Amino acid sequence: TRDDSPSTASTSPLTFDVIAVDGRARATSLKLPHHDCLTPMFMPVGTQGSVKGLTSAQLEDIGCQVILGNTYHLGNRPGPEILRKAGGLHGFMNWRRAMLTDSGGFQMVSLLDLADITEEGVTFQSPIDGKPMLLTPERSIEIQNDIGADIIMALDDVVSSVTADRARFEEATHRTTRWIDRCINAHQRPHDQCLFGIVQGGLDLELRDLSLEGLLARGDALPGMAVGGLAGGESKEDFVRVVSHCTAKLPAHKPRYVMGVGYPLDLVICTALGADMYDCVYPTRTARFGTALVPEGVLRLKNAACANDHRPIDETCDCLTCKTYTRADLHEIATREPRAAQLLTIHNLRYQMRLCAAMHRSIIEQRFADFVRDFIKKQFPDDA
Ligand code: PRF
Ligand code: ZN
Repeated sequence: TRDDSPSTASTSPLTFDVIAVDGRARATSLKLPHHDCLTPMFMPVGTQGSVKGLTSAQLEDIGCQVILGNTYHLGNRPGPEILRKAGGLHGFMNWRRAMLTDSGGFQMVSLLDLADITEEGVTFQSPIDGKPMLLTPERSIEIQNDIGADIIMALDDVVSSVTADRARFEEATHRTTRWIDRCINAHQRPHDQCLFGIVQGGLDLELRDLSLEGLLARGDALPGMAVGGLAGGESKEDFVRVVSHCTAKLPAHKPRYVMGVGYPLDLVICTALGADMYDCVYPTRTARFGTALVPEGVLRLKNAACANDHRPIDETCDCLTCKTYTRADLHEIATREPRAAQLLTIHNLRYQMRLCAAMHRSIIEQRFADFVRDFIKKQFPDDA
């Protein structure tokens, strides 16, 4: 197949090198137009054109390499014309490092139950004026070309793995494959934006294989690959089975992105299965509810136990929040002020960055299995 040929570095906007492999886990270098990244890598979500409550300088200090923008939101507000004038989303957000935009269909389907999917595209009611709008593969790519992110995603037909039936999954799988060619043909900036394909197929491995074959056949038109349709309430067993199946068949010389994954344990599991990139609102959303990520699991700062606890959230953490505030301070702030959300967001994102950096190091040093064992032991101390 075409996809085994060496990547054409001269025409591709990304350079991808696998630095080390330990078991199936990979430590890689992913050079994008706006940033040289190391993986495993967690990418925070900034739906409204910023990561809630944080400045771009703070995100850089935390070590964020890529942030997610969103086509569905950005297509409306600030809108493609303003974005174009500002020099794309990079200019609008004053963010110098790499960015990734999702194609928009998944957000519409998950946010608006009114979305209706046909062969032409996804029809939904505009959240601004209620008028019906049609997001086609061509329109999604056009908006993403205007936004100008380093990585753009194909428009996929996403169905809930919990509610849909086999026939609907089959339709969605084939439609996603048909749409990929419309995305490839619409893409106007293949020299400086990487289009990633998305494997769909629900929890059915035969459908996943059909989807995989369709994407592999598109060769260098897709410099990266994502696994979609997961992290939507399926069992852990199904999640692992599908991720494992897909990563085993995805080309070794392209980055692998599991969409919507953000629990620290899932980052470790997916990395063990050979995935490289992740995104999720979880660490930032849970921060706004007063919850901090710690090696033992989570720490709820609103709990009374924190009121007289004069340790930092995490003694091993080097973030601004842990260097400045005690759990008691944060308990006090968390019950009254939005400032707590910002402080916990900083900590939680720094936690994810340190987790990914620690995995990267352990893979290079060929001790990833020990890393996983220690990680699990801290999270589940009772399970021996
Ligand atoms: N497709 C797209 N974006 C996504 C997903 C998907 O399947 C997921 C996983 N459910 C998160 N974000 N386009
Ligand atoms: Zn911290």
